[in-house]
Amino acid sequence: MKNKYIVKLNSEQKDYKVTKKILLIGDPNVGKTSFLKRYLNDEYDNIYSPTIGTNIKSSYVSCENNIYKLNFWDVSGQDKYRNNIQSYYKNIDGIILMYDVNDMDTFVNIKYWMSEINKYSSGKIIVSIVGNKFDDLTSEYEVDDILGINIASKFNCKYNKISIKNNINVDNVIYDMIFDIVHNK
Ligand SMILES: Nc1nc2c(ncn2[C@@H]2O[C@H](COP(=O)(O)OP(=O)(O)OP(=O)(O)O)[C@@H](O)[C@H]2O)c(=O)[nH]1
Ligand SMILES: [Mg+2]
Repeated sequence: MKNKYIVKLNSEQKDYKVTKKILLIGDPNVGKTSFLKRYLNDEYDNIYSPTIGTNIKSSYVSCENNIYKLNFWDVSGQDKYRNNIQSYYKNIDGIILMYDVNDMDTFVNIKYWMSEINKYSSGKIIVSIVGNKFDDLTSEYEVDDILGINIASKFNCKYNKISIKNNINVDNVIYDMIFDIVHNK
C-alpha cells in the first residue's frame, strides 16, 4: 500500500523540501471546495456556496522522510468567475478533475476540462479524475463507475470514486497523487 508512506501534517512546517501545486477543476457544484474542507479541516457543509475566482489553501505532508508543502488552487467552475486561466495552470504538479456521479452533464464535461488542461499546461502532471457523491458505494448512480474507469484510461489519468459527505476515500486521492508526484510517475 502506497499510502502508508504518506502522513498528513496539519500544523505549519518550516523545514519543507519543496512546494507542490495542485489544481482543483470541474463543473460548478461537483464538490471541489467541499473536498478541501474535508481534507484540510474534516468539515462538511450541505449548503452550496459557489467559489468566486480562486482560493488558495496550503497544507503539508511527509513522504519518505521529506516534508512537502501543498498549495491547493480551488478554482470556480463557473466561467464568469474565472479569469487569467493561464496563471492557474502555471507550474502545476497535479490536477484533481472532479465530476458529480448524480449529474451526467458534469461527467460529459470532463472532455472540456481535459481540452483545457491540454491547452494551458505543460510538462509532467498527474491528473486524477474523481467521481464525487458516491455516498453509498453499493447504490447505482446516473454516472456508472465503469464510465469513470474508462474515461480515465482513455486520457491516461488516475481514477477515484469518493464521497466527501461520508468521508470515503478523500485523503487517498491526495496521498495517491503525492506518491506519484514524488516518484515522478
Ligand atoms: N450528497 C453529497 N453531496 C455533496 C458531496 N460533496 C459535496 N456535496 C454537496 O455538493 C455541493 C458542492 O458544493 P461545492 O463544494 O462548493 O462545489 P464546487 O465544486 O466548489 O462549486 P463551484 O465553486 O461553484 O465551482 C454542496 O452543496 C455540498 O454539500 C458528497 O459527497 N455527497
Ligand atoms: Mg468551489
